[in-house]
Amino acid sequence: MRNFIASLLLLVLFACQSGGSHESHEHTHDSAAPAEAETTAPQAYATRGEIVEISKSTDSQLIVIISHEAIPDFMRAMQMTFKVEKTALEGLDEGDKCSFEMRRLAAGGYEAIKLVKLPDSTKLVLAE
Ligand SMILES: [Cu+2]
Repeated sequence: MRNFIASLLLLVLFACQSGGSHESHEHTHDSAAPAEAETTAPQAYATRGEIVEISKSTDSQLIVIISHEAIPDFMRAMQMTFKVEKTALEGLDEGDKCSFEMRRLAAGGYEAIKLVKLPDSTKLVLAE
């Protein structure tokens, strides 16, 4: 029963969101700034993981492989490649554990943001 109510709630929420974004689009179509940027702002997902490998991409950006924990209803535990701003990775190295948020990039792939180092003793549930 609780599950049924939860599904109903989700359906209602989904219906409201689609309706809402459509309306805001209608109302802002003549403004200079594109409305899409705001209504489709990428959602960030919080998780924890272990940094497997860091490699340089550009002077300001790094490519980082992180083995991350499962994110309920979104992603199983896995190893994954992220773009990371160099400044966001300060104080972190390969083998370190961290909490972070991932968000999908419009250009494809994912970015890891808000990386915070966790104690080495932190127990993570990672993919084998
Ligand atoms: Cu993943």
